[in-house]
Amino acid sequence: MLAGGPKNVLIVSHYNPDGDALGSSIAWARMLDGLGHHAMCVVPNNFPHFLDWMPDSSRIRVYTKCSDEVREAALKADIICCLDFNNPSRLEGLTAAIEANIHARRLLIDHHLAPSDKYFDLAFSYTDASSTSYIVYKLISRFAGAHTIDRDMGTVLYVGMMTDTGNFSFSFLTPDLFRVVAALVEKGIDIPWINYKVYNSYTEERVRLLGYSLGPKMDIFEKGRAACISLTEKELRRFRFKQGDSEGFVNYPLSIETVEMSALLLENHKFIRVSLRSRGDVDVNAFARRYFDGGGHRNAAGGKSTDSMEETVVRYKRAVTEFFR
Ligand SMILES: [Mn+2]
Repeated sequence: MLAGGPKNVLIVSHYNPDGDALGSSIAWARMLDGLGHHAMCVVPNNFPHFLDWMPDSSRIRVYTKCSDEVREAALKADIICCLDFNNPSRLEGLTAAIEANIHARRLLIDHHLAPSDKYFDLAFSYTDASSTSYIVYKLISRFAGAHTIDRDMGTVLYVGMMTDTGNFSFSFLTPDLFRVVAALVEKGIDIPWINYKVYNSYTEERVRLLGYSLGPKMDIFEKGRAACISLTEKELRRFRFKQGDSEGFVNYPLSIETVEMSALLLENHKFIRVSLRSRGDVDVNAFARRYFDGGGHRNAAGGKSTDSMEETVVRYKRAVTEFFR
């Protein structure tokens, strides 16, 4: 795919880009630069400010801010790399720009369940990988050599691995993942500093919003087994909500011993974003697919609802009761 001279490569990642989306995209682009190709990274909408500091984050184009430039680049692309998602619907407004180019080869690098196979010419889809950044590390090592990974690439890849595993505490923590982390430490990445930038650089409003979410807004039901936090746009405005501020909120209820499934319902313009987390065998990927037109991983998934907040909360609770039966 990359043979025969320099290629124009467009790297795209999912709506509401997270640490893994940015980390894998930036590192993959740097590898392509190093091989003499021309790479552009695009995401559908803004990324949270606690990822602004990432090396090379300024090379990420946000589609909503420069749609003409991106549409033009998408048409010129020889190859379109889709990182950290596997369903074109996750690109939201960017989908049409990609699909306007019917000649480009499409490459998938991802770790989510159930890829839309027909959409891609070549797929590196490893659903038991803890992050796309981990897969990208392995691919760069194979194609360009691990020696081509410098400190900045190591830093962005580490951000992806760290954020997608909840700071190395969720599943898929393989011995090889830690070997890769060891290799990144040898590149000179500064883990305490990365931790500080990602987890301890919040605004006061964000921390107060967390308090509000876990105080008055956290609902525990189904004999303590399930939790729900709902936040309307009005409430978010009160805390000067900025995108990314609610990142991680959905995990907190799972720190209660009895809670097996947790949901965050976030009002967002025309619909409600449903984020789901679970522990053990509770399969929120199946739950999201069945009830909220979404999907993801077994213990972390998402979906959406076009009903009102009250209706969505009722529907979620009813679905949980049915699902747990
Ligand atoms: Mn990921």
